[in-house]
Amino acid sequence: VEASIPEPQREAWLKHQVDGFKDKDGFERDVVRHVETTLARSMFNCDESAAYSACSLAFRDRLILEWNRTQQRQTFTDSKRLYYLSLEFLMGRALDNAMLNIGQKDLAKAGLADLGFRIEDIIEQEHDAALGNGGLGRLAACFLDSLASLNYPAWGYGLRYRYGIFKQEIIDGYQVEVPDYWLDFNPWEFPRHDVTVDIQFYGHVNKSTDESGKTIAHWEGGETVKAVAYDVPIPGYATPSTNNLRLWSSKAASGEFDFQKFNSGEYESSVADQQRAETISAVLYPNDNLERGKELRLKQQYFWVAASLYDIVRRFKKSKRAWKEFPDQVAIQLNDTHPTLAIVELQRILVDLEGLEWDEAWNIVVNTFGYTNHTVLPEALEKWSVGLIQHLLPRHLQIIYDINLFFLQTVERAFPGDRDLLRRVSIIEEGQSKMIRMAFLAIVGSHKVNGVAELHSDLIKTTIFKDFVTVFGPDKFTNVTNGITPRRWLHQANPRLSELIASKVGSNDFLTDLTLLNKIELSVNDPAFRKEWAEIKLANKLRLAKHIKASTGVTVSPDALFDVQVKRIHEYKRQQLNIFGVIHRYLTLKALSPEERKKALPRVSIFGGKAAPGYWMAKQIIHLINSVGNVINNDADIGDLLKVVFLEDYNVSKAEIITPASDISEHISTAGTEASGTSNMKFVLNGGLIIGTCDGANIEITREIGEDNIFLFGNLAEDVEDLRHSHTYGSHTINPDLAKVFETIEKGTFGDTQDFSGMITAVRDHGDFYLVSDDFQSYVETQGVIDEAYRDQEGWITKCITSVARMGFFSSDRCINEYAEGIWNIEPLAVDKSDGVKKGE
Ligand code: NBY
Repeated sequence: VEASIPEPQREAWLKHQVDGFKDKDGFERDVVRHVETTLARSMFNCDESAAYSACSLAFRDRLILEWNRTQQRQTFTDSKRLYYLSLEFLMGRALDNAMLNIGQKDLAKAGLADLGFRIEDIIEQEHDAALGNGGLGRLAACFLDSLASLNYPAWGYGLRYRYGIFKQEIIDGYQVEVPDYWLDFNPWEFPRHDVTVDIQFYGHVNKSTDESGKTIAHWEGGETVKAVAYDVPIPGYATPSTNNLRLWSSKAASGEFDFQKFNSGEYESSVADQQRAETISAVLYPNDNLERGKELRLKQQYFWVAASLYDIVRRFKKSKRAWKEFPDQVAIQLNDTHPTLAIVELQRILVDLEGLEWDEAWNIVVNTFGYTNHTVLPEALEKWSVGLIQHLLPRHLQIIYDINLFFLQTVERAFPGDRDLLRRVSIIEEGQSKMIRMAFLAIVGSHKVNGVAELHSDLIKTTIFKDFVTVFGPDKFTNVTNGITPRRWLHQANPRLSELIASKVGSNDFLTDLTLLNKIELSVNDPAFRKEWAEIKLANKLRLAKHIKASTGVTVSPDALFDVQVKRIHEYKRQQLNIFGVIHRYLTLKALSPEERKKALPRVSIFGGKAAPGYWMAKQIIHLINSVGNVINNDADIGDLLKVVFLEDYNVSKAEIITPASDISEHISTAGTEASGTSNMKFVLNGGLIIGTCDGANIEITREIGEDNIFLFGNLAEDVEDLRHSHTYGSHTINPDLAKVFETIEKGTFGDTQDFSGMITAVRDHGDFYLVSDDFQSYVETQGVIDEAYRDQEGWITKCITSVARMGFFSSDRCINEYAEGIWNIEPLAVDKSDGVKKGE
């Protein structure tokens, strides 16, 4: 307010109001200006990288103007906002997305051509923003796209890691991790050096009493680290709405202390303090679905949560409303339990700093938060040791104990005398060392808890959170099936298919209402449509074949069936089942006579994905895939009938090439382990079919597209427990075909037998927890069914078109609307079209 320009001078401001480029000429002028001034270069030394920078800056200028208008509109209307707290935002590249969402890609293409560049080469210059591990981080990115596109007032809050997920190199068949230093030049962020928050760690708690006799807690001492905001504009598609993603970066708090040290000659130790502070936001933890309880990780969580809440509360206080209105103005969604401390921090702010009574504060807290669960795997459920929290956040520990006490008292009142129930639902797990169960804290501190696919949402209610259904009743738990943004995953990744669909739908409206895809089903028998459909798939496969050649040296035929499994490497996702199946196929081919062999259907098995650096078994799986590829790809008997490739460094921009090129993709987790999966949706939306287990969103995909259009196999979730029990306590026999596969590996056919023995013993001797052997036969048979289905090319194309037509449900727009209505209670903000000039392409 203090910085606002006085009335008399505002005329000058209005007279000089800036605007982004309006046409091709204006775009070119902006690019040249940025090359010459911002980058201090000229036409005599403008390479593709400089052209990328300048082009991005020209688009950024436009985004930030829209961003300003959007924020002003939101402030002016004083509408309720959603804050999406996620430790991961797997954004990928921004330029192509910005051009398409603003609706100026054609203009940029022509402008860049005038200036001597091909737009494809310029887009390729961009480094992925890889601030995430896998599905959870990418979901957050899709949600931001939908929130902006649907005009919801919403902000994302995350951490600005200096190093995103590591870059994967494959050396001699092994994964090697290389740091991903991505911030060298990032035109998409705006440092807000004026938006900072001091974050406190360690110290102790003192109590005092005020005049009325009320006890007040004071958290004192310890050390302080500064959080600096970096804003990333998030453009909506075909709307001027541009939301904000605010990422926090850590810096040493500039205090007298540093200066003292500096002046007294302790220069090195003052630099060391600086570096220690910067460590907090230095690196993304590379584990997916595994939690390791590291102190630095907890510091990251609190640092990010405290900075975000300070910001949210500061914004609310400007409105001068009463505290009880907080939940009418603010909804906060917790992406998994990683931000659960936000619940405790808000309670601390309200009680310790704002002087509210405990109950009044707690009401506000619970009505503000929603919690999304993404896993039932026990090793992924976050727990922090009481000792660690006591040390790092002493006041928060007291608040957690009080939250637990009051919660257990209500349980005791409702279920008197049930000591075991109290023990089971307690936020504090008793034992050798006491642990805080973050999921339980998140449930108690939220008004809604949701799973991410129907099966998953049922499972959390009947297994890990069963007792909480008893305590709170079933209505606190709900399902919101995941979705994906059709802008990136269809329009951007597969422009030709998007255009073909638009020609049948009659417009691009399916990009904002994906259910309109159903119109293409009317054309399923139109020969011209089918022909073009097939041509597009072939072109996408050719593009991937080129990429495979360039990155692995392996030549693959685009006429072969492309079979893809790309996702994080994890035993529960069962890449080992896939590669064992590949070996079985190889053995079968080898056993055929040359005559018979000629009749086999050629296949390319394509793998990709990162293993967490400390996950030994996952790394062995990568090694086996590469070793098998090495043998099969060089076997003259086999030729084009079977190729096996592992694509290095799978990430969002690689996914944009791989997804449109698949015929079959694999989503084969042990039933009941994959919460949802989202790549399954991407593949089907791009005209690929899937082989999958009855798990996660596969089940709802089947419901939508029809059983005839998906290849399901394997045991059901309800049978898993009994099977596991029988492995351990009954006689455990291995499927004979799988036993032959093991023999082949153990003979040394693929080299180094010792390296692969862990994968074999896990199945044969250690109880086969993931049911690889139980599902093997069904898997292999289903792959045979796929071969036969693919031979019938006409039937195959019919399945593909029908499936795409029925995928409307899986848009993240549908998903966000469900959250908005059922959990956040927010509404889209009417946009004055004259506010901006955006129009989607
Ligand atoms: O979230 C994934 C689920 O596995 C997938 O089924 C689902 O579709 C997707 C979106 O809902 N979970 C996931 O990606 N999880 C992580 O990446 C992750 C990362 C870190 C930690 C735990 C999980 N951690 O505890 O540090």
